[in-house]
Amino acid sequence: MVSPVTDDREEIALNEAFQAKVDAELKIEPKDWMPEGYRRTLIRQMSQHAHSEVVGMLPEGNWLTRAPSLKRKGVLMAKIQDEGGHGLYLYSAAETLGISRDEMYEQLHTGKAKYSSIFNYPTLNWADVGAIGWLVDGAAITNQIALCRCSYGPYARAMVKVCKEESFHQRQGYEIMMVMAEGTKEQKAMAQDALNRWWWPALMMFGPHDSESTHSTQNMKWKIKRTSNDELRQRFIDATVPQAEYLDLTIPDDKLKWNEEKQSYDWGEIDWDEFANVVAGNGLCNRERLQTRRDAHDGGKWVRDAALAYAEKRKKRAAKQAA
Ligand code: BYC
Repeated sequence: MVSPVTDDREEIALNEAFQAKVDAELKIEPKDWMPEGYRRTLIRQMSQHAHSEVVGMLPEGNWLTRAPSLKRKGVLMAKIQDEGGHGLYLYSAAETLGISRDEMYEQLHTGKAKYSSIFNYPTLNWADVGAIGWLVDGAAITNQIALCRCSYGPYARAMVKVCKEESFHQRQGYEIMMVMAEGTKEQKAMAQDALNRWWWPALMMFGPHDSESTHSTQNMKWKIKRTSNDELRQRFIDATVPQAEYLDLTIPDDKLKWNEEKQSYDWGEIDWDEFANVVAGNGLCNRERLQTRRDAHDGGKWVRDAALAYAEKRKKRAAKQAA
């Protein structure tokens, strides 16, 4: 039997070899040894990310039947389907870490798993579809470009394709905003109203301030995260303010001001009580979103049952033929 001392030494050596591999920018693959904490935090983040994609289909889905033209409807449908696809890649990538899809769904449907706070806000008018593409997908790309270099191979590779699609999503949203901002007085007012409601929730997508972030320090060391929550948020603000200026829309932050010395914007403060409240399940749409997901899962049970019954039938037939 191996003595506990040897066990400890082995564990230390494995951890050192793992960190050396991460430091050398080599990818960690599913069958490689990894610290249990690395596996757990990746399952947490990747499943939350997958849930965000799937729940994120719902606010925009509300507008599919009310899109203003056939072209807009087709584009929106393609975008929402992309998001379903992103959820599926991410669930598959998370499965490589030893959790099943059923377990992940269970965590979502029972409210145990988190998903991005942003999807608990309502979409009140068509300009919200534009604001989601522009701001929500814009914030998502800012974060996900960094994730393309994540140390875990399957997550990093999934992010490359996801980012390409998010880039199309951001463009389609900005284009909707452009058309509305250049439209009638009422359309411009709708665009401004959507910006007013989505700006602060979009900034919350990057998570708590670095000083409050539970996972950042360790996850930066493991190169899961490459850039901190606050740095990414600042990057997003600096890129987005000129886009709002081009639209002749006003960012709803009276503290927003260019800082020549920093070469970036100073800005106000997020309402962290609102953030905590939404993450705790008490946002405007949390209950409705979860109920819709549960209903969709229950409604699809007959499809899963039929697929399993068919697979079982094929297995039996193959066994009979082989005998
Ligand atoms: N909402 O230690 P921290 C999309 C939680 S969808 C809710 O900084 P971490 C799209 C955090 O989970 C793309 N919870 O955490 C789809 C942690 O709680 P736990 C969504 C949040 O993980 C459809 C705690 O706060 N993108 O693009 O180092 C239509 C402490 O935080 C939030 C992703 O999922 C939040 N906003 O950093 C349109 C990106 N923020 O788990 C578009 C992948 C923080 O300890 N995820 N929390 O209970 C990440 O990059 C990171 O998980 C985060 C947070 C930057 C979000």
